[in-house]
Amino acid sequence: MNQSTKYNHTTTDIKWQERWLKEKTFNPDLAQASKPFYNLMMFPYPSAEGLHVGNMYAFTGADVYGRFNRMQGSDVFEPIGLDGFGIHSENYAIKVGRHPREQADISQKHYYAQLHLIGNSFDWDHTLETNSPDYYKWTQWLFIQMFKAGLAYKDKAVVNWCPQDKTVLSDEQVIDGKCERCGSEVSRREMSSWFFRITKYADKLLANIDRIDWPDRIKTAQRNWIGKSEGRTIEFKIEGSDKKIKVFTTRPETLNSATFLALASEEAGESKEKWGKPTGEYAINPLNGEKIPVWETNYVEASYGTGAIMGVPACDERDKEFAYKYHIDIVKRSFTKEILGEKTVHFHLRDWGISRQRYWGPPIPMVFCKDDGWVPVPEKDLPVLLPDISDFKPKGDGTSPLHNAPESWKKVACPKCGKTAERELDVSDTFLDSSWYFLRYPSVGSKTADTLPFDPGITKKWLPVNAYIGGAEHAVLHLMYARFVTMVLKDLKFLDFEEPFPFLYGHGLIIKDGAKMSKSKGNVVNPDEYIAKFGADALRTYLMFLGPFDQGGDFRDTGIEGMEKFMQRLWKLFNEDKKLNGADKKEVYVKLHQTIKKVTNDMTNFKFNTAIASLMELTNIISDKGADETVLQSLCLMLAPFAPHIAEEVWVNVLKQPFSVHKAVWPKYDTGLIKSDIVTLIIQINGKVRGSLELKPETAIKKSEVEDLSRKDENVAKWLKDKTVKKVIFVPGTIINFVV
Ligand code: ANZ
Repeated sequence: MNQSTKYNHTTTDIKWQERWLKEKTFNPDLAQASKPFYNLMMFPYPSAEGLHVGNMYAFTGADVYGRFNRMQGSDVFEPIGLDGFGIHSENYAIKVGRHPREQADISQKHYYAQLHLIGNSFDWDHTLETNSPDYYKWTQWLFIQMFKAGLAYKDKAVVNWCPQDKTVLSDEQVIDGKCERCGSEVSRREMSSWFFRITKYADKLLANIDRIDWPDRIKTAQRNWIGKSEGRTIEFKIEGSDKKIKVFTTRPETLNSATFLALASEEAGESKEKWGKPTGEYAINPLNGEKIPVWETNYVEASYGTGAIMGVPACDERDKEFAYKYHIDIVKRSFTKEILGEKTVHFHLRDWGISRQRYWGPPIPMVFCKDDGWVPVPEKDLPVLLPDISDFKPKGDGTSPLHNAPESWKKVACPKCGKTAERELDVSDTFLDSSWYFLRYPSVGSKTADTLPFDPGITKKWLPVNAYIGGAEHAVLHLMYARFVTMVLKDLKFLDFEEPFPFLYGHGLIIKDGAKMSKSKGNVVNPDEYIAKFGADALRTYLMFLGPFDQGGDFRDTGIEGMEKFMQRLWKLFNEDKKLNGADKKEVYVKLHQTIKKVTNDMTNFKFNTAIASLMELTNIISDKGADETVLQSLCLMLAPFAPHIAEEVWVNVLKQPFSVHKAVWPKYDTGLIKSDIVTLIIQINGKVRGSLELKPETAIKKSEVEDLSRKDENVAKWLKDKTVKKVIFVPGTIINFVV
């Protein structure tokens, strides 16, 4: 056991990473696994600048959880890949002046190299990249299934337009009026776009939220986004004609105070200020017969409810503002009890706009024929390869860069009639790429990988995902789309479950210099330097020790230095092999079993920071009292999920156990041992509690020893000073009471 005294993380990290890779330590046999556990972290989309410590934080926590479950006997599958398509990667390519395809290879290499360095237990035989034709072939297949099911349609509609990224965005990608990605102010444009009918699933998307185990804040965000609204549809007759206008209201009891009707207007759509003009018509209030003017306005949304409202300025702020501006009556009458109109439910959720007027995505696999309309590309002809064009930059005019593709690509025979037809030139939204990737991972490299998007047998065994771990910022984007796509695939009989992620854990964020660590804030820390300097284990354990995993924490250099010292201390402790003498054995074992209980419980609940704190306490006792093989092995096992490299080195080369610690069995605790542990004995003076003693049970029953120890207690000594003890009442193992 004569290892060098100082631990060399550089050689150890690389040595074990190579061995794990070579021996496929973390590649479960997907066909044979008896206890499948699909441990998944949210799909990353890094650019060539690569991973920062904030990204690594998420990956490490997910990996710690996966490793713990593996040691608990599960066949853990922890895949990794790259969401390589999309505006994010494309913009980076434009910024550095490279073609996106060329940049994609560079980004991928750098990114995978970084991921190897952090020592996660990834299955490197099941990687996938969304920009690879053998993946996006199936993204296009998915589009076609949507189309065939009547869930994809092309429509002229007012859509969100990002002037910076020069493309249409979905509603989910507009946050407070700004582009989710680049933060530019989004405007509205009328354009022809492809949509997915996610609204058809609004009810199910909402109802199922009650039965998935997700953080409340994410569930609430989804409920609000779906926005179920229950109200009434009330019909107004138009004076002097047969015309009727229906309005949707959630406050039918205010009908008596309505002073105008307002219809959605196409004009002045982009203006933020309320604007309107009278149509010249008058409507009759069905409750009181009053004649009220009809207006057109920009604050009524055409695509919500009936596209018309009754204006009740006395009760509604928006209506009041409008009424002030245009001098419309404001009348407050009592609420009515006799409620008119038909009960109606509306959802705020809109159909998912998935056309992008950009280059770096899967071409939408549709062909327009003058005779047959929109026809899907035959599935045998997939993928529709993204043509290599040099002028790939987004144009500002709403047309797609694929207009620059050669005519031979743009023109194609109609799959129905054979006449010359035209390909769709938009590509699909990146969120479509990531809406189904979790279905593909287990099937990567399977026998059916070329013929099916996901293998039915493998899918049955591995899905839905057991643990999905990621950031809350995807609450209504990725998480809603993935749920929708899964529901559709279930209805189309490709899957037998409708919720992809029955359990979701939302991790916190890493803060640096007072702000969330992100490229845009300019406060990113590159993990590579820290790994080179302190080792992957010190960085991993430090990140997990920062704070509760669902709350994140503040990244500081001094903290990681401290953790590196802890690693050195552990190394010394495992190597010096200080013998545990008989008298201390009980105490050390009680502590060990308490620690096993605490750490097991903490790991189950993602409380990694407190698990590490317990391991530190155990380390202190061992340094002091010594340890035997059992104690050292248990400590090494519990350390393994956090510090996988040092744990493997100790397990194999110091404790001489068979490779690999990561496949060894997680230690169990002895309940009896924890119970018989230590007794708390109360010290009273004249019946008042003045102190307590932590004693071994055998000591707590000996009156003279307890009395001696009590008198030595500082506080008790103070109370007994200058007093005469008349009597000592002793209840063995419970109380000692001094009567003075
Ligand atoms: C009269 C009224 C009185 C209303 C009152 C509210 C308060 P949610 O909960 O979002 O469904 N509304 C209906 N359709 C609209 C549209 N297309 N564009 C803009 N506003 C619309 O809100 C429904 C309420 O928003 C409806 O109830 C209607 O105004 C308005 F004291 O009717 B209410």
